[in-house]
Amino acid sequence: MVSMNLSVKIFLALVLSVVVGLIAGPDALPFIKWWIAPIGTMFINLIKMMIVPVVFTSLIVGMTSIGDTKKLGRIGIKTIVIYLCTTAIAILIGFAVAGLFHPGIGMSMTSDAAVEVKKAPSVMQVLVAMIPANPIASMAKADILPIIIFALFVGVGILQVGGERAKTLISFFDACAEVCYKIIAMVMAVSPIGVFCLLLPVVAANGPSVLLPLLSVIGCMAIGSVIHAVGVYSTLARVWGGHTPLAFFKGMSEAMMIAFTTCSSAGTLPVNMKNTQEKLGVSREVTSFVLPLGATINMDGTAVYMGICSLFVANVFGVDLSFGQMAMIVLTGTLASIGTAGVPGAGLIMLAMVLQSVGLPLEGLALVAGIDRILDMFRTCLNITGDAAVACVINETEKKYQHA
Ligand code: DAS
Repeated sequence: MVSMNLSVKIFLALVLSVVVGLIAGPDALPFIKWWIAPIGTMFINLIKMMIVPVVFTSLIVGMTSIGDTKKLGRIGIKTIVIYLCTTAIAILIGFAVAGLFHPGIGMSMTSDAAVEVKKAPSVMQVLVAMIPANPIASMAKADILPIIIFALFVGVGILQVGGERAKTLISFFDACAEVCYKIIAMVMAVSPIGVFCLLLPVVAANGPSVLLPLLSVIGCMAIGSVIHAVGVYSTLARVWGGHTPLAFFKGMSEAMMIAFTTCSSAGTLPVNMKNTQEKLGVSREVTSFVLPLGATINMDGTAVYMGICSLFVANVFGVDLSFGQMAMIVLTGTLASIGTAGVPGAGLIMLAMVLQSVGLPLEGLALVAGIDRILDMFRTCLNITGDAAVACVINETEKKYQHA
């Protein structure tokens, strides 16, 4: 969704907002808040406008991409369980790294919308609230978790209907998801203006102190990615995947570079399939199921990013996330990663959705949007590496199963 030159424009908008904000200073705040800040609010509303439709449609597409309920059998369930576990671990690693380095502490950003810090619901309340009594009401309230659950049920239901009618529905939701991505591309096209108008008030109010937190977010993303890759994927490769970590990462190096530069899991898929088959010895049958599924529903890098950035936004707005809210972020982030598209910039939309699920102000997105392309390089690289690590595990366990 975010082409390279657009990313340059967004980054330039970030730089311009810093320069103009530092020159204008606090004296210009009344003018900025009256004429500039509302444009930023409109940009945030454009992003909010797309959260519900993109989550609902892309989740259904993600679920139905599994193919049919039969295929959901031994390989499908195993693959999805491992994918969701590594994604949840990734969010926790993101929280841990951000908890260690506290990005955003010391910054003070105010939000027009009162920061409705939702009181921590009990686990049972969360489980009950997950099932929507009225899905349309949940959509109207942008209540993300029930929307995710409803979309998962719709996806499974379509698979159970099967046949031509299911194909019609899948192509309908696929087309709807495509429309959403086109609208998001339009929204992203004006993001340099949006980022400028959102950041200018922040820089004018905070001065130079706004820069350090942005660099710390990039640092946290890099550290979190390395920890997850070395910790989780080395273990998967060595213990269950039949490869030493060195052999695994060496075999993956080409695909990792393509992912890092293109920021697109979908675009990297052909290279990833070639790498895992030719350099890691994974069978064609496993790669042709596990990798396309992973490029659609497995986004560990995006999950690390959600953990780091949600804590960053909470720090910037001076919100102490409760345990319940962090658990909610892990839950919505893990489930929502199923709906993150394997295209550049998709994670930013998902971050908006996760922030919304715990009542954190979306104005914090502006700070992240300015450096999102850099963060996307790390998260996409991690996303596709996780897909390949799980493909190695499935391949080895299938070998053992067939020889048992
Ligand atoms: N760029 C996305 C991908 O291709 C990930 C993201 O935006 O979070 O995986």
